[in-house]
Amino acid sequence: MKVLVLLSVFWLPGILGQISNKKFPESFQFGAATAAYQIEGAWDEDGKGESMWDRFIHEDPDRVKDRQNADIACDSYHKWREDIELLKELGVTLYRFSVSWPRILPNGTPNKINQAGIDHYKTFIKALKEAGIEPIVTLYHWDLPQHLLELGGWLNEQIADYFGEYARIAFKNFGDDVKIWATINEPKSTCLIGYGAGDSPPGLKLVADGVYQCAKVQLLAHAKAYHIYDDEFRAQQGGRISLVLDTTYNEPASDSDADKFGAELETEFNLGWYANPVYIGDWPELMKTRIANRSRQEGYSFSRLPEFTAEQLKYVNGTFDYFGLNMYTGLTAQYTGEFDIGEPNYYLDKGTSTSHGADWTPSTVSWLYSYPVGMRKLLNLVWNKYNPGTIYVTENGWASDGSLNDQGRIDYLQAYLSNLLDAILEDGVNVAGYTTWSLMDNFEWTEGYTQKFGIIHVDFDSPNRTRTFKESGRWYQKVVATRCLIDSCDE
Ligand code: GBH
Repeated sequence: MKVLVLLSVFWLPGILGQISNKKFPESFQFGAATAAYQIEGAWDEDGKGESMWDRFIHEDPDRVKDRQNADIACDSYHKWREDIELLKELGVTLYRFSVSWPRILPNGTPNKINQAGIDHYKTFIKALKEAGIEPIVTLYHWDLPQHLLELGGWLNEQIADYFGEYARIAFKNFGDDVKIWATINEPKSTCLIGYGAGDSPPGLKLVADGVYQCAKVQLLAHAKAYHIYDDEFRAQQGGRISLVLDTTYNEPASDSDADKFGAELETEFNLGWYANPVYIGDWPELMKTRIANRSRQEGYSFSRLPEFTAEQLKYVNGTFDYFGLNMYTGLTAQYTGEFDIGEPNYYLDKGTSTSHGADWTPSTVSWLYSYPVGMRKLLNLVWNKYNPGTIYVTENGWASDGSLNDQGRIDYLQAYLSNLLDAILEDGVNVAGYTTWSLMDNFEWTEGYTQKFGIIHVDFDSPNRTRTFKESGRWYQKVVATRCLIDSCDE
């Protein structure tokens, strides 16, 4: 028995996939990520306006699993000095966080600027820089000002103009210190969950058409901000700007051509949907033809996938200085064959069914399984298909019950980072940095506080919101210091 245990201690890491014994390049930057709504709290303090998430949850607490809300969350609006101390203790040189649009423009409109909000972020960013930490600032991580939702939200193309106004104010006020900007976080999540499933704000179930219009408006908004930066700020401020896209890595369920096609469909309908217009130009061909065909059969004289005008195509194409990639999980994909024509629906347009490998380790959230090699494969796909020049992995992380002893998270991060390193060293993919999700436990949207992604624990029962390093936090601290994923790396 003892022999067996010993054997498995020494052999298991090898069997589970070799962890690289190489060092991360000196130029590679380690960091951590958060988002305003999930950590700040102070939801109506110092002149902040209401966001669509504030309204959605206050209106009906049952929309959140544990009936909690983000009114206080991690209280980072007040405890930001402590957050910076944590980042310093981790030793990271990147911090990805988001600015709350309604905190600086209470209605989302440029006529009324909340100076207290501007001052808050200015002070915070200065303090970060003094600590030697470079900010990656996301302009929009899902907290749309409620007023703009009432104006039509992400279905109204005019919202792109409002986003541009907001972005300009952010560039003007923070751009001397911020050199990496992300316009919009995970447009797909907003469109599919907020406008498709209706589980997050605005709670609409427009799975036939709203999901596609939402994507178009978010891409126009992103492009607007990009061009404003390019035309008015880049020469002087010299930063970089892009958007952040999330996707699974989709593994064909079998070697069959049908399943390979299924995986391709899955990737085009999830990643290509947003990446293609920006990095290549226009929606993916597969989406255009499939949705146009089905629309025609459904009785439409136009496609439910709204076309870009020639001018819009040009406006959106090329609006990137890097690729911001959020990657957590893999999926196995199958082509279902064509669904019968009936109620129009994004999922029927796509024609796939997905699952996960039998041996992939599950987390505590239903959608997240550990599939480390997916990270390497996805980085190669993004690198070869979209030619982004530089990739930042802007989110990646593991859900658990929040205990300090979180070996599962260490295993996950170690294996994913090892595959990321292989992509850099073995495959020549230029990954410049990694911001793990998340710096600390926080408000996990409609999962409330039931799902914990932090490498640092937050005590939500204490008014102090006490922060405590988990074992994964200590492990990450060591990786950052040594640039090595195991006890000692080859020199
Ligand atoms: C990130 O999205 C978010 O950017 C971040 O705010 C969040 O805290 C973090 O994930 C952890 O969840 O429930 O089957 O409809 C990650 C990508 C895309 C994963 C949508 C969950 C919903 C799957 N997310 N997906 S399902």
